[in-house]
Amino acid sequence: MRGDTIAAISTPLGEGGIGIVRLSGPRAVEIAGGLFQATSGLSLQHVPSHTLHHGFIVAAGRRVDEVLVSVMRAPRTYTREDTVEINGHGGIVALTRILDLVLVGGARLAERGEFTERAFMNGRISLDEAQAVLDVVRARTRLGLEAAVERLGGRFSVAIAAIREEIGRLLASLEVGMDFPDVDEATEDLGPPLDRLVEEADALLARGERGRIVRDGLTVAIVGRTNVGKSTLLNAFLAEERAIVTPVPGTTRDTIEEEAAIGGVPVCLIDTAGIREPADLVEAEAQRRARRAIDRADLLLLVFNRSLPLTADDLDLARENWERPTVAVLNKSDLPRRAESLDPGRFAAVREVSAKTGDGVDALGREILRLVLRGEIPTHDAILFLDVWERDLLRRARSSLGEARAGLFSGVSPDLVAEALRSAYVATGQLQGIDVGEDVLKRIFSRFCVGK
Ligand SMILES: Nc1nc2c(ncn2[C@@H]2O[C@H](COP(=O)(O)OP(=O)(O)OP(=O)(O)O)[C@@H](O)[C@H]2O)c(=O)[nH]1
Ligand SMILES: [Mg+2]
Repeated sequence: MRGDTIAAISTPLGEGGIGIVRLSGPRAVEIAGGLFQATSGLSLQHVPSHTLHHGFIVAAGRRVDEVLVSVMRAPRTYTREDTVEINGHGGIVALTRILDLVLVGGARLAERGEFTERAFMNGRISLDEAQAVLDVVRARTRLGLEAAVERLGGRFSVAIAAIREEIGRLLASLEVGMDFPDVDEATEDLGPPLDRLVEEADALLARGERGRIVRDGLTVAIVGRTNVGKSTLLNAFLAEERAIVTPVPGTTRDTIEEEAAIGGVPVCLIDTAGIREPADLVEAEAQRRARRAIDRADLLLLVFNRSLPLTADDLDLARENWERPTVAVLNKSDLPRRAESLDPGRFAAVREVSAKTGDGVDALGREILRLVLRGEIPTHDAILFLDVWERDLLRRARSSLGEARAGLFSGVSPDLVAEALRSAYVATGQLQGIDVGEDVLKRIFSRFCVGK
């Protein structure tokens, strides 16, 4: 299977108009050469490695597209195989046509992530770096991209390698103590270094959890009774007049979902219909949808109109959602205050804003982030992108370390402590890509886009 030549359309991140058909494998140059007519008259098979050539893709005597073709021979390529990239100028239709021709010429359509899988298989990149490529591909916001690029540098593998090495050292020291029980002075106290390891694993896990939020984003529902300014608040976050705003109570008759970037984190904002006694069937359905949005959300913004006394509906809504993570938003702060105070102990936070003038809206955004990221403003230092299986391995390593530590303190046999340390050693090894089963690899690489 490794011997064949694969191809796919791989469009560079952030560019729409221009696209690339990428080939990798022993026949890459030959297949591309069969379709390409260089302006220079040279044949691709004879050009030096790492050179770029202008010309045309030609099929049945007709020009399909004007292209730039780069030829890169193994091993100095991403996959460590012969690689050809055809940069088309004619848009997606021409690209698809070029890909077709390449497939007819003998290449096989690449599976998702197969280029990166080959790079890993051929020892070009570590598993950690392969993951980072996936993250770069998927990063949707500036912050996410920075964190992914950071990881591409392999900082996570460095941290894991250090942890694993320390576990190995403790294990050796423990085994010396077991083999030579008499040399008491030679055995070190494993307590403090084990504490440090557990702490480091916890810190990595916490960073991984923040990474999950940054990558997947969070869902925030804007709820409240009619006319309190929910839609105005949505528009303020989006900085555009997305939702209809009128003085008529019951303006919003459906849920509206929009993605906004708050402090670099993708947030799905859901504006909902105001809660009140439904006036008709449409409104009853709208309120059902509002309640569904409440159930789905990671966080609620419960909006009140601070320029009027609170109503029974306001208080009911607050009471219904006490169990959920909720920010009380006292809106219309540009008008004189007539609402009585809310019990701040009941909410994750209470904020005053004017959705109309924008006053306090940025601060509310920062508050949302602070809450969700548990008190930390997300700098890329605090964030780590881990996949489900990576978090799982890290958690396993952490719990084995915890077991070892507990065993040490309760004075169980050194055998059992060593056993727990060994499990942690294996798990951290797997995190480095050592001894990873085929199925795990397949799962990882199948998550890439085709063409990466
Ligand atoms: N003075 C002032 N008026 C506001 C503010 N926010 C909203 N309004 C006004 O309040 C009225 C209702 O605003 P909407 O955003 O439509 O309220 P809503 O909560 O979405 O209402 P429904 O969709 O009916 O549930 C409009 O006339 C807005 O201009 C504010 O901060 N200050
Ligand atoms: Mg509305």
